[in-house]
Amino acid sequence: MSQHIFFLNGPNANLYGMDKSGTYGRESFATIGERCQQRAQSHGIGLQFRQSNHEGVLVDWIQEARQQADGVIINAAGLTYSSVPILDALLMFDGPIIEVHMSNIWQRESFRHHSMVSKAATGVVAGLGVQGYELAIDALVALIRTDNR
Ligand code: DHK
Repeated sequence: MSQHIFFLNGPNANLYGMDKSGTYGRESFATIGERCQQRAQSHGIGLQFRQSNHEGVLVDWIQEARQQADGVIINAAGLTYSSVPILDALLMFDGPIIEVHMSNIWQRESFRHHSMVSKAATGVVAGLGVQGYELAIDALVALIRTDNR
């Protein structure tokens, strides 16, 4: 069976590249998705790159990943700091999980310093922008292929 990754993005990620501050880089969400597709392709692994503004949809996708994905990358965005349902869904996923953030969340407001998601994450990549997304794909593929969680 071929291998697949789910890369799930939370609220407002669809607006990356459009905010005046440049906190989330200058590339559009579509371009970021294309870069991630190319990176996954270079590893010969399938990628579902998805975004939702809705917590329940993200939970449904994490549950879907139980059957459809070998690993999950998640940027839960603003839900990172509050979502017990997302944490619980991730804890029920058996494969490796990487939490990513475009920005360095520990350099920002204190309410961004505690992630609910990290408890379920194998590792965390933050502050490296879209390059961090590509590195997260590299790392997740390595974890999947060495059977590590
Ligand atoms: C994205 C968001 O939308 C924020 O709510 C998080 C995260 C940080 C990021 O850096 O990718 O606080």
